[in-house]
Amino acid sequence: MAKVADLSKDLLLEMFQRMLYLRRFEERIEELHGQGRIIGGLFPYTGQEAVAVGACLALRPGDIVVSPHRALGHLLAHGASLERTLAELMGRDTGFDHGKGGPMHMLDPEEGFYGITGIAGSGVPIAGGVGLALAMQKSDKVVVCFFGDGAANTGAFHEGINMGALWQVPVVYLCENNGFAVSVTVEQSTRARDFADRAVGYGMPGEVVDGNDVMEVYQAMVPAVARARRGEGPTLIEAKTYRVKGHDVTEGRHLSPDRSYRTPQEIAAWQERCPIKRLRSYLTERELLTPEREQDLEGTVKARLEAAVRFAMDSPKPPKESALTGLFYGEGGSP
Ligand SMILES: Cc1ncc(C[n+]2csc(CCOP(=O)(O)OP(=O)(O)O)c2C)c(N)n1
Repeated sequence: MAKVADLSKDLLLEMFQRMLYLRRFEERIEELHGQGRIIGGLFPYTGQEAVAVGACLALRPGDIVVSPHRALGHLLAHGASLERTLAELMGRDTGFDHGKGGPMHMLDPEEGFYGITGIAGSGVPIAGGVGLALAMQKSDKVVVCFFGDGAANTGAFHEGINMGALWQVPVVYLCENNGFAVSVTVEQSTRARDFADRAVGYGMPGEVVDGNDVMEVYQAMVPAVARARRGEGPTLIEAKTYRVKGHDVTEGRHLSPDRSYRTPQEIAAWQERCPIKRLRSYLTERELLTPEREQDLEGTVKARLEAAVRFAMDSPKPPKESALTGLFYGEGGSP
């Protein structure tokens, strides 16, 4: 495995900027959701940015990502168009799915994003199918399949990962263990300590990483991606992280403190382990990041975001006549 010292300054700054970009994006879309400009569920990713960024930086353009509902971070970390993402969120014709998919059904196959699925665990067999197709086409592309700890307890996960191992598909299964499935804690849903241990049962390597350390995620992903690319089969990586915000953006509005499934102290302790904060300290200590440089990065991110928000807001809604077209991939007028 590569050592931290092997990571170049440019790569480290890229990691920092991408995490900042995801964080500011999320803050902005929450605002837009509050203004009624985004309709549908939004599942916060704050605190988990190191997983998407560390994983996607280990990929090449053309590699494929399959995601569950908490997916916008994966989409953007993999380089999807910010304009088309925001347009889709706002139901505009310029979105990936002409505004008909919304936050829960985004798809951008040209950019290697094979969609968000709302059914927990269902991405695991989908990723296996995509991997199998790639192997049959003798492509050297790989798939990263993101899913949560809750999804890792579904039948679809066990069936899908078993077939993936059997067929040696070029997939990295990345379990984003953020501690909860809605309000059910990991301890309430499984006796297993590490989901990565399940890899043994399927005959593939498994590894636990600190999901709040972008460098560690990246360093685990690089060999797993290389292995998949060489046709040596899948790997299961478990990134331990924490969902700092609610299950969805409306949670805070309807969940009274006495019904909460966690304490403010627990949340505060994880906020201290914020992946952006941690990388900032690491870079600052090594004089790789100054407050001025960070301000520049913030400025660039903000300008990009605001231009994309304007693009989305100025985009037309899909015409009424198109209401029944483009609902299935490959069908006339589809994304
Ligand atoms: C098969 C299935 N069961 C239940 C649900 C309802 N549901 C939506 S999100 C969610 C939690 C999923 O938890 P996890 O996989 O850990 O992902 P996280 O939300 O923590 O990112 C559940 C149970 C669903 N979407 N699909």
